[in-house]
Amino acid sequence: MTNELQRRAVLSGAITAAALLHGRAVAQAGANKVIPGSDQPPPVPAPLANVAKGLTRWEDLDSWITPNDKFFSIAHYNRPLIDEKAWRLDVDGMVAKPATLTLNELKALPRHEITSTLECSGNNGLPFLSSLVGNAQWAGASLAEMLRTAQVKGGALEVVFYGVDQGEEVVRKDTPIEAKFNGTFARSMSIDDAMNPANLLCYEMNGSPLPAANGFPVRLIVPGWYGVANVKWLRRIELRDTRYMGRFMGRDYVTVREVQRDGRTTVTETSVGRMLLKSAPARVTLRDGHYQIDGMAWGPVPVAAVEVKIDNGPWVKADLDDSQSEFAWRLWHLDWSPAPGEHTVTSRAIDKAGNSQPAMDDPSIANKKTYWESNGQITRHIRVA
Ligand SMILES: Nc1nc2c(c(=O)[nH]1)N[C@H]1C(S)=C(S)[C@@H](COP(=O)(O)O)O[C@H]1N2
Ligand SMILES: [Mo]
Repeated sequence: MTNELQRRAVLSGAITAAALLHGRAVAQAGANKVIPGSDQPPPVPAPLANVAKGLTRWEDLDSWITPNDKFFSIAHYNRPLIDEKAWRLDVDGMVAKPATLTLNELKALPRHEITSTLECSGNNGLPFLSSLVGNAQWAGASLAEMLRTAQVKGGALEVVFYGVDQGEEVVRKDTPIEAKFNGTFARSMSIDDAMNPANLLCYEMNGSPLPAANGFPVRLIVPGWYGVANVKWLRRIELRDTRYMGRFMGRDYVTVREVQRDGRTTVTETSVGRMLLKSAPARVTLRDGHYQIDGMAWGPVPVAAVEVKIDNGPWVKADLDDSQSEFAWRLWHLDWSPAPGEHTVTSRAIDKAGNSQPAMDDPSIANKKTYWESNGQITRHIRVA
C-alpha cells in the first residue's frame, strides 16, 4: 500500500489499524526471503491473453488491499477507453422516472465506500487461471438509492446492467438457422438482490479513479458476488418484466453440475452468482530461520477459521488477521518448521455456520462439468532447501 493510500485509508477510517500494522509488517519484510511455489501456473494461452490480464503471482498478493497496479482484469469483448465527458448512464425501462446521468451528476450523489474482495469465478478452474482475486476499497453512489429515485414500477422483475463493450455472437453456429449478432456485455439481478445497500455504482478504486482496465469511468460493485456480476464500463441500467438471458446469464458463466436425485444422476445448469467459500496459501517466507505461510480466505459470508494441512499431516488452525470487513478477505498466517525437501501446503476456509471449503474430490467439485466456481481446496507445492 502506498503512503498516500494509507493516509487516505486512515482519513476515511475504512481500513483498520490491524490492516495498517500488517501493511507495515509487509513493508519491513524487505529482509524476508519469499520461497516461490514450485507450482507456478503456465502463461495464459495467446487467444485469451487479452481476456485475462494482470494475473499477479500468489506470492505478490501480500497485502490486505490489492494495489490497483497488481489487480487482475477480465474483458470478454474489447477493452473500451471511455471519454468521461461524453459518458452517460441511462436508467430506463420499468421506472416512473427514467434518467440520464453525467459522471459529475453521479459523483454529486451521496458517496459510499466499501472494502470488498472480487474474484473471477474462473479462478483456479483451469491450470493457467490462478490468483484472479483481489481486495480493494471501492467508492461510488448507492445503487439502491438510485433505483429508489427512479421509482421501479410494480411488475418489474429484474435489473439489467449493460456495459459499453461489444462483440460478435453466434447462436446455432454451423446450422441452417445460424444467427449472428453484435452482443453487449450485460448481467441481470433480481430487484431484491440489486437493492442490497452494499451495491455501488463505483467510480473510485483504492482512492483513485477506476483504472481503464477495471471499468473507467463507472462500474457496478456487487459485494459477495463473483466478478462477472460486477459490470464494468457501465452504460445503461434497465428494469424489465421478463428475464434477461444474454450470453453471460444464460449461455456462458453457466455452471453445469451432476447431482444425484432419487438414485439417478441429473444435471443442474445455474448462472454464476454469489461467491463461494474459498482460501489460498499465497506464499511462504523465511525470516531469521523461521518459516511462515501466508494466505487469504474469503466467501459470501465472513470467514470464521482457516485450517492448513502440510503434506499428509493433520489440519492445523491458522492465525487470522483481524483485518476484517464484511465482504473483504481475511489474511491468515501459520508458523512452519519444515524439513528440507518438497512439501505440499493445503488450506481450507470455514464459515460461521461450520461449513468447510470442499476438498477437490468433494462431489460439488468433482461432479462439476464446467470450470467456473472452482472453490475446491488449493494445494501449493513448496521446495525447502
Ligand atoms: N463490461 C464488462 N464488465 C465485466 C467484464 C467484461 O468482460 N465486460 N468481465 C467480468 C468478469 S468475468 C470479471 S471476473 C470482473 C473482473 O473485474 P476486474 O477486471 O476489475 O478485475 O469483471 C466483470 N465485468
Ligand atoms: Mo470472470
